[in-house]
Amino acid sequence: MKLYYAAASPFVRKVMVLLHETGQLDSVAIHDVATSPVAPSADVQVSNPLAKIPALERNDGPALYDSRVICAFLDERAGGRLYGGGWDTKLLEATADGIMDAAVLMSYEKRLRPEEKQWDEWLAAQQSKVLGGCAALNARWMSHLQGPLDMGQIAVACALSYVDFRHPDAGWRQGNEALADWFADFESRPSMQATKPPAG
Ligand code: GSF
Repeated sequence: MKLYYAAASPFVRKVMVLLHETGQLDSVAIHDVATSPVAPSADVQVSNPLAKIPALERNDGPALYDSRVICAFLDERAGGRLYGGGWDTKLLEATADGIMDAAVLMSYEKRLRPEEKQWDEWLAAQQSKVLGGCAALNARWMSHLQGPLDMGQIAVACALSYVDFRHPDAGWRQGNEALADWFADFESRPSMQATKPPAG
């Protein structure tokens, strides 16, 4: 199988952490690509008409996207442990993915859009989705986060790490001390250490 990949992508990182945790790294060839809303990768577009990563080419079926579909597929292949929590796990993953979506849109606004066209109110609105998501995690999800490893936890850790990476001043730890403590601990897992986004 072939994974369309970029080291800075939090959605790709979900897949990479899963591959580490389930011992499937050797089953997937990594194909490093650059893709963005204004410069879509033609290679990626062949596998994913939306030209987004991650996308996973398989030997015996159509390519898979998006990250949730890929993670569910790879987890099933490994025995289905990481979605054992059912709807709670899926809802937690969706919450984390929503934080990532807002944080990635903020990055595009800051890094891709010409400075004179940037819209502060829109940036602030995305940041309030990030902070609202973090507050909900801290208020409602701590006992699930502290339970057996699942895909919801992996997605939350990838989302929080991406916010630190691209938006270090977002201030998500303020008022969310339980979540911050959980993240500090989860970040030390070998799978997280091996998949850190690049500096810069
Ligand atoms: C989101 C993937 C995504 O936005 C998923 O896989 O779960 N719902 C999808 N990927 C970004 C790269 S990133 O993680 O920063 C991407 O491919 N953007 C290109 C674009 O055209 O938006």
